[in-house]
Amino acid sequence: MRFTPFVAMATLAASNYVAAESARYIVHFADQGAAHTARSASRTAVTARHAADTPRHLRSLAAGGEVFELTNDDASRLATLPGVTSVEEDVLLTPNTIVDSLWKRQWYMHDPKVGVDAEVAWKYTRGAGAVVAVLDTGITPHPEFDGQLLPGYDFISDAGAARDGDGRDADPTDMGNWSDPGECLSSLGKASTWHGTHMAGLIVARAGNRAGIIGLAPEAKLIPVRVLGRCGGRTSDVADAIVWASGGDVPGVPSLGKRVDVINLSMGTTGACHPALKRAIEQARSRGTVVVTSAGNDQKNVNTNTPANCPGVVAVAALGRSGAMASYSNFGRGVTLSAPGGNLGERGADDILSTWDIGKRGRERSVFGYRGGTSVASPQVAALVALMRSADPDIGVDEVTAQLVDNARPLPGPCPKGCGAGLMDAGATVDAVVEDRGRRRP
Ligand SMILES: [Ca+2]
Ligand SMILES: [Ca+2]
Ligand SMILES: [Ca+2]
Repeated sequence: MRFTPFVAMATLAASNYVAAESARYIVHFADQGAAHTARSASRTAVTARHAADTPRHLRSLAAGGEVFELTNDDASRLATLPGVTSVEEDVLLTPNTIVDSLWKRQWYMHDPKVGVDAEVAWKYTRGAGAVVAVLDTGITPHPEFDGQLLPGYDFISDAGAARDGDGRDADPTDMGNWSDPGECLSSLGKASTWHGTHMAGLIVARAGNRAGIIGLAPEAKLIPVRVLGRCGGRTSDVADAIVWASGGDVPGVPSLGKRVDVINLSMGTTGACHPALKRAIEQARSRGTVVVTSAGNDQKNVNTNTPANCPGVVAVAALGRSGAMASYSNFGRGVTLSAPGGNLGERGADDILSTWDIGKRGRERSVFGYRGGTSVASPQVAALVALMRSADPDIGVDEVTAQLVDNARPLPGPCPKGCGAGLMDAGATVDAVVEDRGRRRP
């Protein structure tokens, strides 16, 4: 006797009045006719028993296959029957579990009140295809950067500030920006900050490698550009680096050939927007590169701090752990929006955890460390821009700013002096970008 799926279904139905463990299975049949009869048989069986127990046909799949609710025993038996080519469990897929061991300490990513809602954004993208340039002290080797970096450049033209023995070169390794007592306007001297390494981790620290943290755009690529050395960096070097990273030509430096999506400038000084910076930023914007910068840590109006006061930048103020404006942050109408910056206090855990090096002068060993300030707020917005460009590569510079502003969350704490549109919201912003893309290109 030819055992058809119809008979199989009827047999299974009749034998299963005893409740058993049931689950959803995707059953593939040898042909459409067999599938049809199996569907009919299961429907009949269910109707006859006025019950929802097995076998119950749920739906047909677009790519072939029928979804049934079956007991585990029936599923095994069904798989052996002629006319049935395969039976697979309709397993539940879950979002990738976060295994990076310091994730819980990354409150700025997931705190329901003051976090940036990274996981909602990651439902759409983790930044694949987007490129971020971080103009900073350079970069140090760190396991969180394996496979995450593209070749960068060292724009420090003064060998003494660069500490690498020459002027501009193709190696953006951070040689340390420590200073001796009496140097760099500091009577005590300072340890190296590994500032660029900390910024880079917030953007592209690897996801899923168990160790450490996750950047907000872990599938984006980062170009480390060194502009800050001993005692800081020159406007002329920063301006050239902005032009270069946005795909422009800088004499004596091999062209990048294309623009990056976003430049992060976690730096500043008191004064008006310098004409050289203003022109470089204008050029970058005209080529499609978004320029994100920290508002500054002077407790002053942001219009006193440059490049945050340059036209066209996204200026980022910092919120403390409570969600109120951080005590050190600059503020005012020139702030575009805010991001978590931590308290810059004694309790490290209230600051922003990222990649670091343990060396006090030269680099020694890769570690993780907490740092606060508008410096750490800015790269989170830059990483969000990378997610936005990954979700919609065609989104324009001004549209990026508009979406950041429109989708910022109301401030979770007070900021009477002006923190811009609110707290950056990665989830809501990427969601809006995806929706907008759908409207433009249905
Ligand atoms: Ca050099
Ligand atoms: Ca170098
Ligand atoms: Ca990691």
